[in-house]
Formats: sequence, C-alpha cells, structure tokens
Amino acid sequence: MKLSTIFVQALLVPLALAAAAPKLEKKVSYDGYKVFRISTHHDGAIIKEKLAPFAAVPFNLNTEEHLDVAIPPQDLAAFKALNLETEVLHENLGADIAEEGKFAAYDGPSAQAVPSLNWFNSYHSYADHVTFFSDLQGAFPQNSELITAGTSVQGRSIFGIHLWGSGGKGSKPAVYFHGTVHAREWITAKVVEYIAYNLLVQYSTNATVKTILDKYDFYILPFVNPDGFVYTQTNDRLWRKNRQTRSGSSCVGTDINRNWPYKWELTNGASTNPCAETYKGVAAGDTPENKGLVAFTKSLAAGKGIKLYIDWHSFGQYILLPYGYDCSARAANHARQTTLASGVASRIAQSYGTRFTYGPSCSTLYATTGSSVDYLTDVSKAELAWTIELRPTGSSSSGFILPAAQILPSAIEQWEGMTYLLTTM
Ligand code: 0X9
Ligand code: ZN
Repeated sequence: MKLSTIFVQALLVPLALAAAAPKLEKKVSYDGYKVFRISTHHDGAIIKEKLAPFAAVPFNLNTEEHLDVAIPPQDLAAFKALNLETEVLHENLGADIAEEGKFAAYDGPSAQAVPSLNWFNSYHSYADHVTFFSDLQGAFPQNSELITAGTSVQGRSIFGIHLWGSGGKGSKPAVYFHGTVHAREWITAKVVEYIAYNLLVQYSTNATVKTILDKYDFYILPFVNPDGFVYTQTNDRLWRKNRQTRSGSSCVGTDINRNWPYKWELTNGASTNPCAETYKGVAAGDTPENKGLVAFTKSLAAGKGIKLYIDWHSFGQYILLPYGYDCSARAANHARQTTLASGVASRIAQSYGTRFTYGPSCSTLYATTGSSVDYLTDVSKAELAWTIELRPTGSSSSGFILPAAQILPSAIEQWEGMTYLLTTM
C-alpha cells in the first residue's frame, strides 16, 4: 500500500488534539436498545410527552408523520404498555452497530495501483479513508490532486480530492460535493468515494465519463466533519455535530449545517441551546469547519463558478432543493431544478427501484437556517444546490446504521442519478 506520507501524517496526528487531550470517555453502548418508528398523526408533541420518563434517543427532527426513537432495554416494557402505533427499525441497535463495525481490512491498491472495488463492501476507519484517497489520487496524478478546505476544531484537515479532464486543472465550472457533514451519516463518504472512483477509473474507457470530466472540475470533500466522524467510531455511533466546546456549557458540538453565514440570524430553523442536535453556534460561521468551508467555497465561486453543489446526508431518500430558511421561497430557476430532480429520481429508481422524493427543502422536510444549500444558492450563486438524503427511508428498515451490504447498491444508484444529472444539466 502506497502512502503519500506527509499528507497522511498531517491528517492522522492532529496536534491540537494531542495538546488538549480530553479524558478518555467510555464508548456509548446501545446494546438491547430497540428502535421504533412511532406514527405521530401530526402531533409529535404528545408522543414526546409520553416518552419523557424514558431515556429515549430520538433519531429524526421532523415528527409530522412519525417519530423514530431508540428505547433502552430497561424502558421497553413500559414503552410497550403505551400501546403506540409502531414499526420496528432495529430489533437490537447495539447488535446492528456491532455488525456494521466489522470493517474489512483495506487491501490497498491492486497491481495497477488502483484501490479495488472491495473498498465498497464494508465501512472503514477514518485512517483507512485517508489512505484510500491518497492511493486513489496517486493512481491518477494526471487528473487529480489532494486538496484541503481548512481545519477542524481538533486540528484535522478537511481534505478532499479535485478532479479534472482535458482542459487541465481548474479550467471548468465546479461540481462541488460535501460528505459527512453529520458525523453519523457514514454512507455519505462511501457514496462520494464511489463517484470520485468511477470518474477517475472510467475516464479513459467510458465516453460518457470522459464527456463529464472534460466539462467540469470536481471538488469532493468526503469528511466535512472529521472530528465528529472519528468520535462516532471511538465513542458514540450516533454523534451528529462537530466537537467544539463552548464556554458556559458542558454540552459539546455545533451543527455545521446550521452555522453557515446566511440567514443564520433567523430563529425558525436551528437551536440556540448548545445541548441541542441543531445548535447553531454563537455567531454566524463561527466554527473552524465553517470558516474553512466558507473560504474554500468563495474561492470556487470566484474561480470558474459553481455549476452544481450537493450536500450528501442520510437518511430518508430525498432530493431537497432550495430553500431551507423559508417554506415559500423558491430559487430563481426553481422550475428547472425541479425538472432535473425529477429526472434524477427516475434514473435512481432504475437500478433497484429505490424511490427518492424531491422538492424544496423547507416545505418537503423542515425549516433550516444557516444551511449550506441556502448559502451556496444565494451567496455563491451555484446554479444547482441540493441536499441528497441517502438510504434508507426509515420505513421498516434501519436508520443511520445502513447495513454494509447496501453500500454498493446505494453508491451505484447515486452514480446513475449523477451521470444523468451531469449530462443533462
Ligand atoms: O437537518 C439537516 O441538516 C438535514 N437533514 S439530516 O437528517 N441529515 O440532518 C437536511 C438539510 C436540508 N436543508 C437544506 N437543504 N437547506
Ligand atoms: Zn445530515
């Protein structure tokens, strides 16, 4: 296995972390937790009240239709006695996390120096993801370079890969992807890795791929929230935010997708409580991650401009268009974005029949303030700016813990959707 040593070391040994080593916390156990989808019939508040006595862990923010929640073993009997309308998403969350955590060893590049497709058969450690990118880039030095969009709270690089075709580096409008904004959404890194992999591996053999890479420069950041991702592997699989502490609170973490400096000041789509999952921070753009991302995004906008931005998340199977901050606001080219999203959803469904719902983010899901898509649309003037929420729907299936056997199918259907979009937009 070949490493570009300096790059890898810079990512694996965060100096700030070593300097302020936090005391070792015990890994959170979800053994025996059962995850339910509870029908709310438009009254989530009443269900939440009934769950108040339990040490329940909520999964979703929009509880219009249903509330997804993990119930600890000691509360299961009392929960059952409530006689709520439920489906089971995980029989035993701890067991499913343990299964998911059986990472295959990364087998490194093949004889041709290209990492093998085995990569997509299991999840991996953060260190292996770093090595995978280093190896992938190293195999295609004529069409790619490693980039960084800044540094996390704990000093990790927000690294990425930049891909280009025949016009040479930086000569075309940008296609810009963010993965792992939310730490627990593991499938997102795998999907953007698969897209980067196919663009590079198929460039010389597939005419459609050549057309795409000759037309756009790709900037793919697989781990916008590297500290949070590492924390999901060391401490708590269900961690969402970054790992920033704030004076006056013992709670950790700011939601990177509520901290972008656009419509941040509105009060309807984020929390001012540092303990909340959607904590917005003290000031617009005040996390180290958002500072780096804003500067990097500005450089793309000021360069050849941004044709397409996708913020990859999970779960729910949605293609979400602008805006998050206001449910009646629409992008100037809303009709065009809707037509394209409809086409992408149809193409995605062709591989395995997976249904993706599409529509404006706020009216389809819920209001968000300080989100990347709104910033990219209005400040960076990206022509298309979407959030894609990957598998599963959550209905009769898992949530953030998507079985490893679904990594490749998820990636393949998104690759299909993207080839449609990239040749149609
Ligand atoms: O709440 C979020 O940040 C996203 N959903 S998630 O369950 N992955 O946390 C949705 C963001 C959608 N917002 C905009 N597109 N504006
Ligand atoms: Zn998310």
